Amino acid sequence: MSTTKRVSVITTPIYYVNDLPHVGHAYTTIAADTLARARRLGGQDVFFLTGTDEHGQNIERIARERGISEQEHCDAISAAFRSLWDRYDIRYDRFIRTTEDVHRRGVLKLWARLRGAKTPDGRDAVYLGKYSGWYCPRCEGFKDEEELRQPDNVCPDHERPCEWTEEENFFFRLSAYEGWLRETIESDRLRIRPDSRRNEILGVIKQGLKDFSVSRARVKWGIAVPEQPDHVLYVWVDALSNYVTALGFADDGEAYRHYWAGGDERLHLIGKDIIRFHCLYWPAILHAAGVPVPTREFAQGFITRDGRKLSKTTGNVIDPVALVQRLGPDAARYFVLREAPYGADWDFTDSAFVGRYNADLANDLGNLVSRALTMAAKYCDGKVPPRWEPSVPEGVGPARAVDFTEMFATSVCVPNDGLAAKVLGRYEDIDFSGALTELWGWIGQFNQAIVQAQPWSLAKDPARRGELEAFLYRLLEGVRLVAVLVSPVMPRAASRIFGMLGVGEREPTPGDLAWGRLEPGRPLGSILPLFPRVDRDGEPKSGSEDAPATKTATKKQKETPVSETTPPPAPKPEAAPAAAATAATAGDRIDIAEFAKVELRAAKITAAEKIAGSKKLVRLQVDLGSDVRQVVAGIADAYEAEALVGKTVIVVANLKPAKLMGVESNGMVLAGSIDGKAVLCSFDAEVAPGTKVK
Ligand code: ME8
Repeated sequence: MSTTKRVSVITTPIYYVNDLPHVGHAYTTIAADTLARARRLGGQDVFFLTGTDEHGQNIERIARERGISEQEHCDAISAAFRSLWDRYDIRYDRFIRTTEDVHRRGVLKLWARLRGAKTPDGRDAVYLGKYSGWYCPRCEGFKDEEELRQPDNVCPDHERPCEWTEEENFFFRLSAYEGWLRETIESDRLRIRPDSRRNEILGVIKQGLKDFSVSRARVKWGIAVPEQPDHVLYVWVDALSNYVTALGFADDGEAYRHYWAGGDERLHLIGKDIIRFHCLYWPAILHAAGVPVPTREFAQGFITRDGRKLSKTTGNVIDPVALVQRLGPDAARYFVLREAPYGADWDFTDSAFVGRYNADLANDLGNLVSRALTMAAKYCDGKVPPRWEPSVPEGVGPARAVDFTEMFATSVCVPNDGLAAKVLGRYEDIDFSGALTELWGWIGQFNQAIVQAQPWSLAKDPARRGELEAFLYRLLEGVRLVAVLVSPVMPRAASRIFGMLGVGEREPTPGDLAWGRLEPGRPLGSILPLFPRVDRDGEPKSGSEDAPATKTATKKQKETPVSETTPPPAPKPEAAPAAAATAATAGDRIDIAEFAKVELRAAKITAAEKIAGSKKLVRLQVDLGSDVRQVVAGIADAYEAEALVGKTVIVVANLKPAKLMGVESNGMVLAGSIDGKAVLCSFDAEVAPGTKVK
């Protein structure tokens, strides 16, 4: 974790307003917002910029088609972007629109500098020349003939024919900056990542850079070139300039001087489609104009759906409004950042979204929070227990609780190398899925520690009170640190957890990264559901918690394991299949084909909760590798619900669903019995959830 206050600018591309926002736009913006929040949490001084790209031929055409003015069209779509960012809890410092006057003035200032600039070999950086070539109005760019698909010179990105264009334009002498660009990129003074994109750009430079035209004759909707008022500046020059104009380049404003010219990092997050503009054109333009160039550029991968490019024509678009409405902003932000490494392409599926929500958020995180707070409420009178320093307290009894204490002392809260430093380091590396994986590793360990320390047993022995409190204080601190570190991705959940911990629903600050901020004796807040479980369609689970049991079902059903009421009849859980087979007479025996119909699988219990009004039944969430499902088991007389979480059991996975006390069960947990008390069947080595039992 950095201790000096770094100053940085983080930007997203400014998005075209030719259509409503796209999930890919949300992806880059969520990433930039997360990084900005993580940096602020680490005590850095950050300026986060986003906006809309509003000029160009496309806008002229669309506005004409809609029968409204260009400005009216831009206003409406730009507002849709801002409203989407509100829904996603995006907190930018500035939203720039290229139709703002301050932008136009900034672009013209940059243009004036370019007009006076000389290349490293002493020629004019901008010159008047004749351009002829294939122009794609959708890309707003000229295309090399070899890039086009024949017949009809079709643009490979937009699948539309390009137009042959001849005009007198101003050109930027990019070819003269080849050596400078190569050196800047190879030395990492401009750090392009992932490496594959850096190599791609170096490959383009190696092939030789061509000058490009920076004014357009046929376009009206843009910034007029002072020397040639019937021309507008090329939309990419106009758009790229936003990164400095938004900060007040036109008037040499304070934000420009502090964040851009005087800052430590100028970072652009972009998609892989626009790396040439950002990694070649833009640095060269700035360098020619004598303006500091970006220091880092990171190209995210592309989202596909069902393996195909997102496209309206194929009908596989993902509506970012529907996505955020489905399970809330935290879940959507978490999913896109967790599902794949940030630079890689990945495929969006609904089942992965719902699966991650249930497994990672409802089960892992939701359970940790609710278990820690429920135990503190129950055993510590709803208050933060006494604080213990992160060293092994004297007189602490069993090795298990001590292990947890040691875990805190030696890994969780070690300055510069503990949990916070590791997770913030991953954010800083723009490795969002890495940061979340690291954090979820800890969530798993904390959940596991509950199972090992067995606070419910400690609570029964007054002599072990200190040990119980030491454990619960650390657990609550662990939950607090998890909330702090997850806050860049899930700001709402973090603030809610803070509320439950009694420190007020608020955004974490750098001071919250320190160990031991919870004040002993302070009342905890009320426990609220964080991520209620949903079914496969993302709807709240039916038959869950609040679903009333029907009268007949309640009457008929005894408190028995799921097998006894599940059609078709299955062996009683007391009789493990092998034992049952041994005991059966030859005539009763089944052949292997019959046995093969029973699908037995290893399943990890991720959540457990006693069913109200029942002595024996416990509702389990079990992870079967492919899915997480609810199973009801009659083992509550033998196991505390909290102690079940983390155990790997054997489940009959292909039973038809059945209801017990009104609660749906999707399978059966195998157990034997000793003196009438259930004993779970398990493995004598670690097996992955979903492993087939043969
Ligand atoms: O290019 N997967 O704007 P744009 C992931 N105005 N990200 C995607 C994506 C996908 N399927 N589709 C789009 C422009 N993106 C210019 C930028 S900047 C000076 C001017 C994201 O509206 C990705 O970040 O076409 C990509 O670079 C950007 O949206 C393109 O947005």
